Amino acid sequence: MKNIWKAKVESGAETIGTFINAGDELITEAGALSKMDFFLIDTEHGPFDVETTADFIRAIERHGKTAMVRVKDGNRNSILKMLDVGAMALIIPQIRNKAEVEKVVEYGKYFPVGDRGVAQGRAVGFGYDECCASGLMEFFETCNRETMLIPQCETVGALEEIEDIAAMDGVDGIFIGPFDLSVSLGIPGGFNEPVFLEALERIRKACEAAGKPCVMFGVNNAAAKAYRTAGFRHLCVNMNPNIYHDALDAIVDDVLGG
Ligand code: 3PY
Ligand code: MG
Repeated sequence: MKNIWKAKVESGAETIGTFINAGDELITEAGALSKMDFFLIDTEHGPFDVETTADFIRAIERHGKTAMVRVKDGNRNSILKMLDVGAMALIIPQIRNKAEVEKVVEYGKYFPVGDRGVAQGRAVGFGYDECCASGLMEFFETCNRETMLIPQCETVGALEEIEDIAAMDGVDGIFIGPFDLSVSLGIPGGFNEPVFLEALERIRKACEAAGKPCVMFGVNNAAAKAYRTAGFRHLCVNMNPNIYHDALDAIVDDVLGG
C-alpha cells in the first residue's frame, strides 16, 4: 500500500487534482489517463456511495493516480467504509471544531493514534498486501502512514482552531472550501474581501507550521492560478461536469467561431 500523492507532496513538488461529481467508472478512467495527480470523489455533494466509489478508486489507481474521497460527513461509518474500499485520503467537510477532528482521527486511524475498527479490505488486498504479513502492528503503522485524514477548513469554528487542528497527530493536511468559508465568514462569495484573504493566509501558515499540505479548491483555472500565486502548492481545480460542459462550449466556439 503506497500513497503516491503523499510521496509527491513530501518530495516538495506541486500537485493538482480535480473533483469527480458525476459520471461512471469509464469516464473516471479516462480522467485518470490525464496529467492530474489526484481525483477527489465527492460523496458529500456527488450522487455516489460506497460501492460506486470502490469502482472509481480502482479506475483511478489503474493509471497510477491517487484516489481521494470527500466523505459525506464525519460519522464513523462514513469514515470507515471509504478507507476500507481503498481511499488514500479522506476530505472531511463541515468540521466545526477540534473536538470533531478528534472523533475523525479516532475512527480513521488505527491504534495507537486512533481506534479504527480492524478490517483487511481491498485497500490492503484483503489481507494479502505485504504490510499485512508481519502482524497487526505493521499493518496499523502502514495504514496510519499511507492513508490520510484531511479535514476541511470551511467554517469560522474550524478557522478559529486551525493551528491546533493542523498540528494534531492523525491529521495529515487541511483542505480549504472557499465557498462555505465565505458563507461562514458572513461574506458569501467575497473572495477578495480582506477578512477572507486573511483567513486563507492563516490556514496556509498553520499548515506550513505543522509541515502538512494545504489543499486549496479553485472553482476554475483563473481562481486556481490566483491561489497558486498566493502561495498554495496543492490545488483541486473545478469539477468534472463543469469541465465537460466548458470543453464542449470551447469546441463550439472554436469550430464555429462563436
Ligand atoms: C467549498 O468551497 O465550500 C468546498 O467545499 C469546495 O468544494
Ligand atoms: Mg464546502
